[in-house]
Amino acid sequence: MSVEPEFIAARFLAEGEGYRVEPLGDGLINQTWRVSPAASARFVLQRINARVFPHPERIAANLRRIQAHVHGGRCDFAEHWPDLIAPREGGDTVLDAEGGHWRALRYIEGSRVLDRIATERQAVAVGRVLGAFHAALGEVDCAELEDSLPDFHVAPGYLAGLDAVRAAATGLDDPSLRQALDFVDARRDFVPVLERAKAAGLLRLRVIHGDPKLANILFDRAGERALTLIDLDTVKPGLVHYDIGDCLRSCCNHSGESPDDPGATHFDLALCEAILRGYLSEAATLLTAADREHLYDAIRLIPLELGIRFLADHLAGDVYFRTESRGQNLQRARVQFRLVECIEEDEAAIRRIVAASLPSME
Ligand code: GN1
Ligand code: MG
Repeated sequence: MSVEPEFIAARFLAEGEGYRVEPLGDGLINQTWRVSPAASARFVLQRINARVFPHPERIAANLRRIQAHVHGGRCDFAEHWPDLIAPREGGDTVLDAEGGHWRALRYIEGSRVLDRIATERQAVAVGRVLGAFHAALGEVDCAELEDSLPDFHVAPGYLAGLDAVRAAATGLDDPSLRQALDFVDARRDFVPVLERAKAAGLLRLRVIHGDPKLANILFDRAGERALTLIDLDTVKPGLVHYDIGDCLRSCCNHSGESPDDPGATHFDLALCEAILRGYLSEAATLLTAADREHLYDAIRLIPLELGIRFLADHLAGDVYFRTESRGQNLQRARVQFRLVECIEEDEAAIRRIVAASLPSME
């Protein structure tokens, strides 16, 4: 990318206003900066990854729709919502000479993200914010939202994608690659579990976040209260199971997605319990009996799905997720698969946690 963020940032500011631009966060898809103007509020500047999101106008339409909902009612998030900021010339995004779309969002002062969850209280806060998000956005009719990323979290689609790149790949006899592929092969029958239940009418679509990993949860400065979820590109109709599974695979894995020692990857049951407790304190009434019966499967499936996505991207030559070195996506896949193993080993305990936090299941 040769377009400079400094050059684009000016388009969101009054003519002649001074400002500073610095990189922000470590998302794997879009590129993100924080802009600090001399005389106005700081904002987040993002270049949308066009390979992943070919329809930025759909994202903007969804952001506007949910922003109106959040500000229109009694929504806890309103105060900390990352509102879309229009460029000086109007519209939603600035188009650069290379066809890239850039947008600005309100920067939430006094907030931070956590590298890892350190206390039970933080875990409960994470669950609560996700539950409150589902409860609040559940009031929006799915039909009013665009599909900003078709087939996102449709696990059988990712498996088919892996099979396609695998058929064309060379070097498949590398032992760690072989092991990762075998890991997936042993779980093929499980991959469609949520999509089958959806097709059978057991699980229904609701407005979801799509990417509620720990890095997308804003806390207050003290790291005690979760203020809101950010990174709203994938807010669209989906299963709440995708979000619950994604949140738990991220938050219950202390060593993160790229640890120095993948062998140390572990699924923290106490955090899982606290997050689900927080979630249900806000969203219990949303969940049907069928929703509840599929929670363990969701917790197992989403890290498996992410591992499949990382593995397919490794075989495709690292075209989707940002990497720092060749082999990183394979490593990331192995970490997710280790997490799946931990979840499988703890199946009985996880099912007990789910049942205990949902007494009506017993
Ligand atoms: C991507 O952009 P970012 O880093 O928030 C990905 C998620 C993955 C996540 C893993 C649109 O999210 O699905 O869970 O990486 N987002 C998209 O870190 O594919
Ligand atoms: Mg994201």
